Amino acid sequence: MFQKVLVANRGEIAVRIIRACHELGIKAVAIYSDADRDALHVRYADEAYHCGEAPSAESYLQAERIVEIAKRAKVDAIHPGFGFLSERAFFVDLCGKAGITFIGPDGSVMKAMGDKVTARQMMQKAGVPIVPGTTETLTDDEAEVWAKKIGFPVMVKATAGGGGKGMRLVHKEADLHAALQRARSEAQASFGDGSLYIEKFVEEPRHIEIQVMADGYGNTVHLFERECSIQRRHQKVIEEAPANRMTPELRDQMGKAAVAAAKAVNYCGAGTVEFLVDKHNHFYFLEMNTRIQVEHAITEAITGIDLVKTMIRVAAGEKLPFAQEDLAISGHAIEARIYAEDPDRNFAPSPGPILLYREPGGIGIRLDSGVYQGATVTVYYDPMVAKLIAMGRTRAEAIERMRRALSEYVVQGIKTSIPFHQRVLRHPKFIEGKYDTGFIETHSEELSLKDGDANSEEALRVAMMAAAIAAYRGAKEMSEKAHAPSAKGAEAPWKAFGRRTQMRGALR
Ligand code: MV4
Repeated sequence: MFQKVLVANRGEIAVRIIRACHELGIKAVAIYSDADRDALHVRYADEAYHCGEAPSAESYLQAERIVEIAKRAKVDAIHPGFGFLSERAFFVDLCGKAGITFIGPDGSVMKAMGDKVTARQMMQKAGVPIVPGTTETLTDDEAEVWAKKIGFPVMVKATAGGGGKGMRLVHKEADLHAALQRARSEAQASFGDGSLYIEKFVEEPRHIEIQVMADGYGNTVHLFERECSIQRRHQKVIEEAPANRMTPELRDQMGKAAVAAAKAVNYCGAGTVEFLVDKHNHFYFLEMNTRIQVEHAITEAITGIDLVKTMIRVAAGEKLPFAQEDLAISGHAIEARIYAEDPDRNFAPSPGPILLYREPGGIGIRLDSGVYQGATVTVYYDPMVAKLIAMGRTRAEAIERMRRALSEYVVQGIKTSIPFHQRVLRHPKFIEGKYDTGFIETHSEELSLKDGDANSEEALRVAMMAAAIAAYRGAKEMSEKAHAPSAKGAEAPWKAFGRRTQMRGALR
């Protein structure tokens, strides 16, 4: 097993990975930008190194500098988390050249799956159902021929795309030419590659993805599905596992398809195979994500498997500690992504200092957060500050617990998406489990209403806030007595706070 791992990330996922390292007896090394000197992940790490200025391009995306830090810190491996360098093949190669293990798949797999046309070709060959459409990039003329052949409506997509960028829905032939031009220039500007392909438009689709895990000895399993259809502008808001309207047969077929997909590319580590599922429960391969994902915790909740620890283990050369027949679903889990955004001002970013903060807890609740009371949320990085995960024996119980936990969660100083989540969790269509990727847009008016039904939850929130204020005053008083004149402020933040025992004195 590794002795020391560098976590090339920040925020809640960096904390999550550091926790996994500590459980495995691995020393964790953090990196931090100018904006993150006092960030939570720095305090959890055993060592921390400055990696540049606040903008990501000057810090968390500085691949060569990060590898240099890794060499200086004498780590065995780098965990990239998600975002930043996690899906950059050149970074995997850079790690390899430095003799450092990249915790994730080969760069070649990343490259193949990053190119959506190559991915479609490989999946088709592996017998995985893909959305009807082309498996080559197209000129405008070819696109017109194909669009007519496939039949409108069609989706024009960027080969280098993913996540909705450079994508256009085209309803009729007359609109195709303009759509191709706009998609091409958007793709060129975003990815430096204007290549396009075409798919048949799948109506009212649900986004259902399968978690896979593979070792370096040819063992590949799936850990069932997550439903991620509650999205806003291609940003996931709420995820749940297992999926709504799933059947044992469909689960088995999709699981087998995902394992076939992973095997076809010789996958190693944690990965996700994304599918669109139409109203007839037909499923189609969309993309494969070659990283640990934000929503991995709901799979951990229903399977009992620690995905982050497992991916570290297989990267260190261990065999998968479980087989497909050892895995089963138990209960239901829902995740709410807590964003530093104002849902009542069109989800505008809401940076600033967190003045008052108290996390929910209790039975069936997990909170993976990257912030604390007194921390400052900046504009430089992703606005997601925490993930709230509620688990129950049934979906109804998970919903009850999520509502209860949302009402306990106190965040003052910045606006968050908590009130929006409360509205989703009260929406009849959500409660019924009958929704698709159009849910937020379709119900945007109801979801912007601050309805009266919230009263009892509001009362609980006010009570929780009063308790948090009282606790803050008490802790501040105690802390002032305990920490009278101290020289700690002069030390590097990670020296002052790095020892995990000191987290107990977090309220200052
Ligand atoms: C589609 C589609 C319908 N038909 N492709 C959006 C993001 C990117 N990953 C793929 N996306 C879609 N591709 C075909 N052929 C509908 C979407 C889509 C979507 C997919 C998943 C989750 C949310 C979505 C919201 C709007 C559109």
